[in-house]
Amino acid sequence: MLTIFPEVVEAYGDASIIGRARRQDLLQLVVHDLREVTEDVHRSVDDSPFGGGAGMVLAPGPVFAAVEHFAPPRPLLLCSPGGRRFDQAMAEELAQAPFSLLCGRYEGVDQRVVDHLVDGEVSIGDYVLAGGELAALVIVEAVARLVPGVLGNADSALEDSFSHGLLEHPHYTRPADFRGWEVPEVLRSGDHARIERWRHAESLKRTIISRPDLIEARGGLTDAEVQLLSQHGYP
Ligand code: JCQ
Repeated sequence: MLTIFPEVVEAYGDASIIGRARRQDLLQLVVHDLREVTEDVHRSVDDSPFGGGAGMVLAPGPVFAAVEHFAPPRPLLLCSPGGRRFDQAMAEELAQAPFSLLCGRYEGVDQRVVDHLVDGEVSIGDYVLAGGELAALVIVEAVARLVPGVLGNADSALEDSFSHGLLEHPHYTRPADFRGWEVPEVLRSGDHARIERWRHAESLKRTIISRPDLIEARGGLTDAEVQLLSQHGYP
């Protein structure tokens, strides 16, 4: 990762699942400071935009120098709101091989970096951040938890909501009665087939209500799912 805030990225990258995975050598996250390659006394990486306008632009010199000096693994992806939308499918693609992230910043990055240096642009969503660091960390964390061995439970990633295109079923832990709100009886029944059917029905209900676009994307409901829903009081 290339950033002007390496200490911010390292602080998060040392904690939680990313930190544990790095210490176990399951994950390699290398953070480079763009300012390390600057030659001027102010170690500047930005400049005012040609043509005028507000704010500053990340200059090409430091970015090209950093890539030539550190030779980060390709593909090199610029984190920017104009990039390809990051999703779970892209996380799975990125988990297959090394890649690098360049954290954009200011009002933008000099277009020659986009045209002649990076291999693509990636966005985590339709909003503008002050810098690409949080976007890059979102991508690193989503990819890291797909790397075999990174999650404690071997099949946790397989049970993720997006691995089957539905939202997660509700989860409960002790106590069975919390302030009068009881855990559904089926989850305490010990009947695993019945529990799986109930969970699948609950996933379907939640997805239909909150994310009908996900139901559409998987080609609607199967006849078996329509039947399962009606057996669980839906609609
Ligand atoms: C990433 N969604 C939002 C801000 C310009 C051209 O590079 C720029 C990068 C940023 C920081 O990234 C984001 C972002 N995904 O704001 C402006």
